[in-house]
Amino acid sequence: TLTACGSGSGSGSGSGTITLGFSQVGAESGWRTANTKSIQEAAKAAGIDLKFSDAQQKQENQIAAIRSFIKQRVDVIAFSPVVVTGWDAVLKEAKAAGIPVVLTDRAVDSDPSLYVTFLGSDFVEEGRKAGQWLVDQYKDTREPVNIVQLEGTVGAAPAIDRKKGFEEVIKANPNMKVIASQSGDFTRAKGKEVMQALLKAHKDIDVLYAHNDDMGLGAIQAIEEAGLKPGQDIKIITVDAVRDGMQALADGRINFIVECNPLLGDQLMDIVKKVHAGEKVDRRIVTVETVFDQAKAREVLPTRKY
Ligand code: GZL
Repeated sequence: TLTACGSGSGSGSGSGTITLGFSQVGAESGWRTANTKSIQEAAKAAGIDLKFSDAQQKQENQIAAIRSFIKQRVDVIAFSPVVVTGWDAVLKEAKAAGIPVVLTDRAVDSDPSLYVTFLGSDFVEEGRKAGQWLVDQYKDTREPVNIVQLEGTVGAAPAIDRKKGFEEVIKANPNMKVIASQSGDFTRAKGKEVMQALLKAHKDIDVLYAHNDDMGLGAIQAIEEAGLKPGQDIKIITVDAVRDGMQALADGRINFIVECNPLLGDQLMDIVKKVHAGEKVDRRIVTVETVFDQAKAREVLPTRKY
């Protein structure tokens, strides 16, 4: 009998093992490493031969990886596009080579006929959930509420849409103002660096909205080094709900987290098998996810998978 998880060279169609080429953004955050682990474990469990590439958050590395997968004649290509633009040429090359492409995690601005489906979260909805919690927290105040925003990677779908959803909802309360908004590139280091600068420039920050836990955790270091109490002097809302973020939430240093589920591996492998078998898959598959306050975080922490 064929070893389902064999090394699977070449097209993979010979031995019946499906070969999947996957181009990952990088390893910039706890979310990303959880997402990578999910994809690698799911491929093994599904008997799919995974060729995995880490782009260190550079689009040119993702494009090179996709071209390499085309040359290797993989059966299916999947990737998480670091930014929304600049993919038309390489997606047309994959189409010309007859290799189906699956988008995971982040979206692209390209012509939808160039990929089979997009499996990932609704980032505008995540931004709305963050904004709604804040509007509810301050519904009775007439005082100004000064917000600083740590945006994700410039040009990335989650950064564009989490900003859009959040700013749309907080319009409900004219006292709420985003007094500064800057990219922290989804990393702790950059999140800390940008927050240090914001704390120097603004003495009246009430709220931090960070597009992911990692930038929020970096900002917390800056806030504490400035002698302020995160979660009290400055309310903090983040997105992801990875372990370190949930621990900070449980400890009261973050006030609210909107979950962004990184465990896309099993769904991706199901899609890959269907696509390879020529079966129809939905054009858009939205990830299921929730929100957490401090009490909920304390309750679920022991059983969190990531
Ligand atoms: C969201 C994902 C984002 C996470 C960040 O689906 O693309 O990228 O929110 C990660 O933590 O870096």
